[in-house]
Amino acid sequence: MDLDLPSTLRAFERDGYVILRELLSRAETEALAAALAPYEAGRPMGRNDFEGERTHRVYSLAAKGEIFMRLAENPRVLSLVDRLLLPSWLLSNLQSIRIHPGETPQPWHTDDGFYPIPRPRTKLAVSTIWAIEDFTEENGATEVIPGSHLWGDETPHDDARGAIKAVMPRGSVIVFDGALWHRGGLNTSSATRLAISPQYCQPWLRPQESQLLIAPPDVARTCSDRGRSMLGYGIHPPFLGQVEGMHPLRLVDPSYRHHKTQDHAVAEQVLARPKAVM
Ligand SMILES: O=C(O)CCC(=O)C(=O)O
Repeated sequence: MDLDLPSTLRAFERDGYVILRELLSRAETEALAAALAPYEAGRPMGRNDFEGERTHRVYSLAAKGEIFMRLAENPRVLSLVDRLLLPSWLLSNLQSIRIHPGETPQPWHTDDGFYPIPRPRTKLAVSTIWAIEDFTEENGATEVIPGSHLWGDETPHDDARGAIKAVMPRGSVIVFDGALWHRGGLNTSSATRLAISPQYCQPWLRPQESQLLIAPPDVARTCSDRGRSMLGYGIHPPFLGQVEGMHPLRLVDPSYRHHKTQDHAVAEQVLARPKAVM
């Protein structure tokens, strides 16, 4: 099923989020959980209230299996990201979040709060949280405050007035503006709530995770063209991201000049500009 992009984007701009339901099959969510299992085994819980002291997180998933990059490249989600951020946007973070029974609510926060630009502000980032297990009223479904992406310096009330829970079946995803106030919920159930969260940022910002260290050229070689671009093997015109004054894809693909990638197409558009990096 294709998205109705105009109405989805209108809802996103109004509320600061949209929920896309059941984009993944049960088999796909099970495969993601299975790929995660070896990294979760024996892992300590989070180090503080924000990470969650009854929460398991696995960071830097970009290099922990092609299946995670495929999730970050989901075409329906990217059809939105492509319209919300500038071409050559970047993957900022790719992590899993398993909230265990007894976990308390996470502090309210935004995912772009570490960029020192006054609010309300131009769009800096888009986050997604995929339900790999059902998100329910009881098990810690992400809570969001609709419309709060448009706030200035206000902060949420402790009683979470106006918040809604992103209750959704496994395989669904909540896509939200990085400026939207949200938090992981409390888990009063007897089961875990597993999420995977790819987050994207404008190409002129520093990503949260250092993707070029997480996925050096040998790893990038195994990625799709789109994957390489979002990891930072690309140019934000005319020359952000250059290496030795040249396009970073040359480090990954010696035949870079001879086939067309999305990056290449972007770079071609700026050929006419002085100092464009190719
Ligand atoms: O787990 C969730 O539902 C939200 C987590 C979150 O927002 C974060 O850790 O930044």
